[in-house]
Amino acid sequence: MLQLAVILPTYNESKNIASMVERLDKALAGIAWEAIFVDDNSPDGTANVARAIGRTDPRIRVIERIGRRGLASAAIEGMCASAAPIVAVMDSDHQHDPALLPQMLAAITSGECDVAYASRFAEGASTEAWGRPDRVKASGLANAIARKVTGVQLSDPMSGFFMLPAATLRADAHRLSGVGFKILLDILATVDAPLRVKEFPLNFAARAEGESKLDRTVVFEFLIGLYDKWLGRIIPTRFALFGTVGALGALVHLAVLYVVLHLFGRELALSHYPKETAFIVGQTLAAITAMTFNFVLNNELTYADKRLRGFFPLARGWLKFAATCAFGMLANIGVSTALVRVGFHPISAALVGIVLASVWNFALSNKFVWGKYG
Ligand SMILES: Nc1nc2c(ncn2[C@@H]2O[C@H](COP(=O)(O)OP(=O)(O)OP(=O)(O)O)[C@@H](O)[C@H]2O)c(=O)[nH]1
Ligand SMILES: [Mg+2]
Repeated sequence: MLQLAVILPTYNESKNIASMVERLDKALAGIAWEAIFVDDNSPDGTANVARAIGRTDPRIRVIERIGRRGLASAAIEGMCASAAPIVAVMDSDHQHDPALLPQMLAAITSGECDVAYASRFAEGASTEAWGRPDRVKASGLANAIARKVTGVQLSDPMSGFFMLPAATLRADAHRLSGVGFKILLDILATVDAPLRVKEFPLNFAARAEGESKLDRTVVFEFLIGLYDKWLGRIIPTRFALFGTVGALGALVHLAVLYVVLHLFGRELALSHYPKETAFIVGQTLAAITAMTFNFVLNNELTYADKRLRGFFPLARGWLKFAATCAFGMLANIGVSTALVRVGFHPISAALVGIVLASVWNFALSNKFVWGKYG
């Protein structure tokens, strides 16, 4: 009877799959297990590599997600896809040692603990082989913040290597945020009943093959995850994100408008141009600047492998973005100019225009980076 499912989220890990299956096979001798690779349609063909193994070894399964990204949601979907009573999550780049799995399984099945996890910072653990003292430091800091915000007192709440009964996960799966939060921490901070957690010291290794997916967006994702756990139920994360970015964009917009009105307002008013000319010019420049600001922000916060780089890709992306925003921008400029004509103050007219454009952009925002956060 199936005892354990090991969930391995993958993105461009084709060279690590076969060796990982071999290590699992060795480590889990005598245990009825299956492994589920949850792959986000990796361009390097990871899913096909895993499927090829699965053809002769039915313990190896694949979930391939199209048009989706995210480690946390991949782990949740993998855990929910198995019939095994106990599920584990680990990285597929060999940084996590599968030799710990039998001990973790024994601790759970014997009732010693509800959740077993491998800690990089427990006594007896080591991070030397990782060879990244900078990342050790960063993880330490993130752990300290996470402990403060969530109240979860573990030596390594950010660990990505853990095991628990599938039923425990399923009971609360609908309440997990699934955004870039470390999934173990998400689970521990979400469940109502306190879970007994056992730590297993881990000798954290260096990545075997392939490239790290960790980049600066991870810091951003970490903050979003903390927000989601902390205030997300009161003000939904997606809304807060959109609001924050929108408010920044509005500030940029108003600043540009103000400068244009200030610099050219009087001259234009004295010229033979219609008196709204300065406002229209200001609004147009402000809208284009705010849109560009939003475009840059969007681009910086997408996954590294999707980020546009170089003049031509950026220019093409900007044009596409502008075309999508064009309707909102025209509505913004048209309506606010009409308001100025009937006597509204330019700044309040601009604010009405910004709100109009925001409604349009909110409807479209799914297409862009915020789609990642639900
Ligand atoms: N399905 C899926 N898996 C992912 C995604 N991002 C990362 N992974 C996998 O999650 C695991 C951890 O990602 P890594 O890039 O190794 O992150 P890390 O271990 O924090 O960073 P390194 O120390 O640099 O390796 C690996 O098995 C990745 O292939 C994703 O967007 N989707
Ligand atoms: Mg890794």
